Amino acid sequence: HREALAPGAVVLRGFVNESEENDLRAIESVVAEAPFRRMVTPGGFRMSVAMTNCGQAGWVTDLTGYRYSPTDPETDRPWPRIPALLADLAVRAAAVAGFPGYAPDSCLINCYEPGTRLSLHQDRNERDFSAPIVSVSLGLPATFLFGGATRSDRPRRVPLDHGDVVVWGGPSRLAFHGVLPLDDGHHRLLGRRRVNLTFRRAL
Ligand code: MD5
Ligand code: FE
Repeated sequence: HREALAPGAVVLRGFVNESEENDLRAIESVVAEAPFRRMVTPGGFRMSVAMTNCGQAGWVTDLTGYRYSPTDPETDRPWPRIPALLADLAVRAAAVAGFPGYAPDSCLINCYEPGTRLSLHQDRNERDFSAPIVSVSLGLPATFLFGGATRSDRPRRVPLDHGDVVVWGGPSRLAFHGVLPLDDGHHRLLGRRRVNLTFRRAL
């Protein structure tokens, strides 16, 4: 079922079906080519969340800044392709949420272990903010922080569970957001991890 969180933000609870769940193996093949790594922010801090990418461009950060790169800086090779079943999932979710014709060219994959978090930020390294970001939550549950247009807007807490998909478009596209430190637990498919896929139109 569909829940409107805010203008442009739609939560699709349990949107990931069983065959897509089976395609979690597709993520393993991406990770085999481009392993999860903890990147460094421009401020010199190592992120607690480990990341990798697939698609025509991948989001990266280092001491020189945040950007999209056509290649993996660890190998200087192109990122793996976005697995077709997962791209289809994102396109279908966007359509249900009112964004037909979504054509993501990038997918950032975040791996959270117990205790890791993502501090409040905006996603603004993409060229076109009119395209939504589609977020797919897998594995352990998390508490998502959904803020407003400024950092000082007090964020709402939104629980996100395995199989939930959120489409962040319209005015929500540039909202501040983050993820609280992950609670420990065990998930039948992913063990002690939360994996989040964010599909983006970056280029
Ligand atoms: C996560 N990832 O759960 C989140 C899901 C990231 C990130 O934040 O940058 O990798 S994406 C959440 C998102 C994207 C764009 C807008 C909004 C949320 N929002 O308006 O709250 O790992
Ligand atoms: Fe973000």
